[in-house]
Amino acid sequence: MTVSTLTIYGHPRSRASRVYWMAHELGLAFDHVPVSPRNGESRAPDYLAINPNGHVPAIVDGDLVMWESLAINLYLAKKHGGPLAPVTIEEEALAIQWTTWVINEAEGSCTTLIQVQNGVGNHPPDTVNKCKETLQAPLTVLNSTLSKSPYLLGDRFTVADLNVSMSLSPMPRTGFDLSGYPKVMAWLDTCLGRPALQAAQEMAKSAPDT
Ligand SMILES: N[C@@H](CCC(=O)N[C@@H](CS)C(=O)NCC(=O)O)C(=O)O
Repeated sequence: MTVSTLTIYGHPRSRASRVYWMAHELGLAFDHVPVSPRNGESRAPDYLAINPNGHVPAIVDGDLVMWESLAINLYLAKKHGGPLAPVTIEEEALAIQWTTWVINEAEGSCTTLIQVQNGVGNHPPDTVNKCKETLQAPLTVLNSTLSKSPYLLGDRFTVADLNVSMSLSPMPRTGFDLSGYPKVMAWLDTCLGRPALQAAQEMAKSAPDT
C-alpha cells in the first residue's frame, strides 16, 4: 500500500463509493471519515467547511480540499498514475470528455430512475418513460464506442471507464432494458465486477444505514 495523506469524507452507500473504488484500484491507504448524506451530517458546520455544498464525498489530500466525486477520481488517477491514468494529453482529454459526458447526458436520468424506483421525491407519472427515452441516445453512443474497443480509451480499463460505469451502475436496478446495447451490458459487467469495487462495496455492508 502506498503511504497517503488522503482522507475521504462520505458514506459508502453514496457517491462517495466512486472515490472508495478509485482508492482501492490505486492501492491507496486512506482515512475514512463517515459523513452521512441522510441524517444531516453533510450539512453540519464542520463538514460545510470542507464541502460548502453539503454533499458527499469530499477529500482532503495534503493541502488540497476537493469535492465532486468524478473530478476527485480524475485527480487521483493523475496524481498516482498506473494503468488507470491517462498516459498522453489526448487520453487525458478523452477521460475528461467521457466524465463530463456521463454527468451531462446520462447521470441525471439514471438518478431520477433510481429515485422513482425507491419512491424518493415527487415525480410526475411520465418521468420513467421520459428518462428512458433520454437515455437512448447516450447509450447508443456508448454502445458504438465499445463496439470499436473494449474500453473507452482503448485496450485497458481507465478512470474514464470507472467514472462512466459507476455513474451508470444503477441502471440494471431500474428495470431499464439494456439488451439493445449489448456492448454496454458486457462492459458494465466487466467494470462493475472489478475486485477493487467489491472491496469498496464491503465497506458499504458494514456501514450504518443512516
Ligand atoms: N455531483 C456531486 C453530487 C454529490 C451528492 O449529491 N451527494 C449526495 C449523496 S449521493 C449527498 O451528499 N446528498 C446529501 C445532501 O445533499 O444533503 C458528486 O458527484 O460528488
